[in-house]
Amino acid sequence: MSDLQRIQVVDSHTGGEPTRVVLCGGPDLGEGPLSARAHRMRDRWDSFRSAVVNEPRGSDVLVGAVLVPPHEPGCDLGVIFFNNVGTLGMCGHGTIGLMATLAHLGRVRPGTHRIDTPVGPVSATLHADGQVSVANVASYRHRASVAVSVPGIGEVVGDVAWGGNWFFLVRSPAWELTLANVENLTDASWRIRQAVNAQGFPEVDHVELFGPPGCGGHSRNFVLCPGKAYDRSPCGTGTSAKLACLAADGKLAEGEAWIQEGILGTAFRAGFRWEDRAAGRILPVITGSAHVTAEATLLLAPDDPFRWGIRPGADLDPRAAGNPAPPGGN
Ligand code: PYC
Repeated sequence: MSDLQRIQVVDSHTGGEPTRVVLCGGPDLGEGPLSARAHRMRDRWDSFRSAVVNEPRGSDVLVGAVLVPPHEPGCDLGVIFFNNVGTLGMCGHGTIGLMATLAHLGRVRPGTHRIDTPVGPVSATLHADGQVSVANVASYRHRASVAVSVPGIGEVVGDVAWGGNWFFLVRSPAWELTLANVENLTDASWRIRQAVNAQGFPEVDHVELFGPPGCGGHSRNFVLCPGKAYDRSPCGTGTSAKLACLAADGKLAEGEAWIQEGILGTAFRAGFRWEDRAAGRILPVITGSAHVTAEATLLLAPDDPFRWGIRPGADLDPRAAGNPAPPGGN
């Protein structure tokens, strides 16, 4: 019993997309800029990441958040987000989930809180009604109208943009964005990502498809994340990248509201102001809400063959499987 490693977490979901905040039992990631600490987490603590978010304690769709002391002056806390395959630069739905979690624990009160992340500080404002507005890192379009030839689909045209993570935002063709079509959308997005990467944009790890809104918003999206799970929410960083493209095309003005629906129909309200109009850099703000779903202690037993989660490339050593010996010794 005493050999059990314990990790205390609170789970939430933001528009359907889950976040697991690690409160206690996380690794010591040292000091310095959060980009360096995220690097350290990838290098030295990948098993911790996998134990928290991968099966059997989690699932491919879960995004984890480990709290760390901030590095940037003026920040109240630091956070490193991670998913089923690695760390994330920023996470919009995760920041909303983090604030809902801290509010649930009585650790934050309504007001604005500055949060350090591996891609720079962001601000999160907890409103009296529980909604959270995230003032994200500066976002911009890197390349417009990139055409790629995708096996089984044909020509796909999209924009490469930064919103705290790198996105390929597909302009054409349009897609039927329904839950019933998720398997096709996942398959298409994965092939699009491979084609975009092969064309010299290896940094693009999220693919965002668009279709007509169904719940009163301006647009609906489907976002495929780096580990092949789709975002159940409208994706905060993806919405930031979308705003940067809309702003660059003159389709959305500073201060104008944009309602971005995700594949489930849940929505983020978004808007921006220019940071540097000539350079096409905007400062997006994304508003949404989250619900806490669990307070839990994850247990990692030393003799558990999946102590560090089920992860590709770390297949089970048959000697560690602990399977009962076959009858007759065969
Ligand atoms: O909300 O920014 C986001 C996000 C990134 C990956 C999953 N959600």
